[in-house]
Amino acid sequence: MSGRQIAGALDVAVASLDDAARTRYDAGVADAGDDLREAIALVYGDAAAPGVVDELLALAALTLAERKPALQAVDARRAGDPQWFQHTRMIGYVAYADRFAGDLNGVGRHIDYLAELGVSYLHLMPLLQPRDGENDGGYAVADYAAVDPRLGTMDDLASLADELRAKDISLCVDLVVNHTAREHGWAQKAMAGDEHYRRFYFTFPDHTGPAEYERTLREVFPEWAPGNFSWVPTMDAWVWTTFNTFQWDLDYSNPDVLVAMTSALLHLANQGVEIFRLDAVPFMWKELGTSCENLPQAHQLLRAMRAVARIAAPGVIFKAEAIVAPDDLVQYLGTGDPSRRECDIAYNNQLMVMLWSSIATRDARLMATSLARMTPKPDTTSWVTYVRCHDDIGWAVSDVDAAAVGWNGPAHRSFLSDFYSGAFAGSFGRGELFQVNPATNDSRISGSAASLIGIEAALDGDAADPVALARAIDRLVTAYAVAFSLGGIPLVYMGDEIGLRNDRAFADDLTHANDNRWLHRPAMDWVAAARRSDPGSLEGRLFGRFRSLAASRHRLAPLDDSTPTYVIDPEVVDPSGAVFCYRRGGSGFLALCNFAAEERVVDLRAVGERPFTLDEHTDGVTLDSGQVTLPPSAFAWLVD
Ligand code: OTU
Repeated sequence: MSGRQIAGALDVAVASLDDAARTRYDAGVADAGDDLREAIALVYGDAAAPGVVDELLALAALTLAERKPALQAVDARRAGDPQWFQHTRMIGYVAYADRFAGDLNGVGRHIDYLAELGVSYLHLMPLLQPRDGENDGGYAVADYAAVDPRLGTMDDLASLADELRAKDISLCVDLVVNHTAREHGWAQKAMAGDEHYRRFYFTFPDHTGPAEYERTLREVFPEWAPGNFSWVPTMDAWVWTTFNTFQWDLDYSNPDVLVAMTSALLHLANQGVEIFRLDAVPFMWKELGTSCENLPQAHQLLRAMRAVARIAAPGVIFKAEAIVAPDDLVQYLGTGDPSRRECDIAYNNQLMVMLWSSIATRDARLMATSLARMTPKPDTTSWVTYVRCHDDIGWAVSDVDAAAVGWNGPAHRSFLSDFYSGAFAGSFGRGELFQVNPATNDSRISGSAASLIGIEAALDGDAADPVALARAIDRLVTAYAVAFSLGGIPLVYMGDEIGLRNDRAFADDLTHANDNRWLHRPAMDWVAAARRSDPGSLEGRLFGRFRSLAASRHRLAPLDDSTPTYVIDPEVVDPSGAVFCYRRGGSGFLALCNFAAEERVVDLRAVGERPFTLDEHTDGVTLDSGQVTLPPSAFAWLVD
């Protein structure tokens, strides 16, 4: 129901609060009320804004009224330490509940495993009720108020959040804000002719409108879902579907959509979700003649949702999922003005892509150039740093950055696809191409970290090669060493810590047989994981080093993300340009990563004056008379 039909609801909601809740509500409105009003007016105009604001405030009040004491305690703790997510104790782990542990209760039985790894943040992949059959890994939600029954119930989710919190682990879940499944109640009502819900989506009577938009849109899934619109016979209309035809984009120019999605978010916040991964945020606003990505209104919508959460569930933070160009990406972290907040954290896609680029080219120059060129993020926000995730790797290498190191952008991007699909002679990559687009010559890569980085190749049948295996392990640990120290919250993608290889049987499940991203979404191998305490096994070699990275990160104060990162020109570090080097903070921390296939010797006088000592590092690294010797694929953390 639209709020403009339920005038007075705000008064009723506020009147229902007891004194303590009323105090918290008033404090929240004092903190974020203006932010909310300004953002809403920018999207919906001054005339409509007050009604929309009242509806959102009514939701906030009701959420506060129901917020349980344990969550109020989280809110109070976060208020006393608003930069909690920047501390060195933050280490994330990302898993599908079913693939990791069967269901939500199963996850609860593996908290000790997470604690062993030093994890303080658990992202469980989409877990709300999806559509039946094909569901894009849960990114096609049929009901935001229900958990996928195969995983458990909403009560199970709340209990799991309690258990995690008792171990100081924050729960992160996805909120798919850009689209719903075609099977969602809103879409079903729209199809049944309900005008109110038809306005939740973009519909066009013929292809004229879509054709005009298409001129400036890209295609996210060109192989399966060419174009951005789908014909829906029951509605006699084209519907906007950026992703698959069963994922209908929501029309946020209708404020009822914002209210409905915010309500879903607050409900989950009251189950104990502390971090929201907001999916596909760049697409939240459309305008003819634009790319319909990263538009100013998308930012205002996030700002409005964030303001409501600041009032209703102030302990919560937002993570932007925006896999866009670096300059567009940093905008999701807001302006740094504490009274105008947007997302608190965002995926550093550029770092992830550059790690894989540097590994393939054995060269750190492109990585250093593109990371140094990134617009600095606001100090109070953080990147999420990762090596692998559940999606493919798209080669976000700009032509300008490539040219700066003397390379051709398109040629480099296709080299990376060739390298990681194994087509390039001598490559250790064992991935597969994803979404080959003949029109743009673009292609992306699927595959698990262990399979892409050479662990699978080193273990291959007759060719099993212990030296290559050791090198591949070093490469993976070095990549993670960057994620653990460059700045931000490092995420461990489930299975990387024990070197899980591609799941070649993924296509046996017909609901995702055509989607090779399932190559790198294997089930947890608990038999393999049980070998993690055997230092001679692959799992033990990796897990031990992940634990060590985590323990060192926890201990090293300069890795707190309130301190900036400075990337040093690799050619200053070593003439070959193969050593990636960065300092943290006032320079109490220096990292060196050798991407070359040969040893490199770095003279510390070239990179910093301090008397550094060797801290966390790969076996074989030495420091002698100010010179660090790095074996191939080795890293070193130095502190003063
Ligand atoms: C996200 O990714 C999810 O991570 C994917 O798993 C989903 O399929 C998709 O949304 C739809 O829900 O394009 O290639 O800028 O890049 O939202 C992955 C954001 C994607 C998009 C991103 C999307």
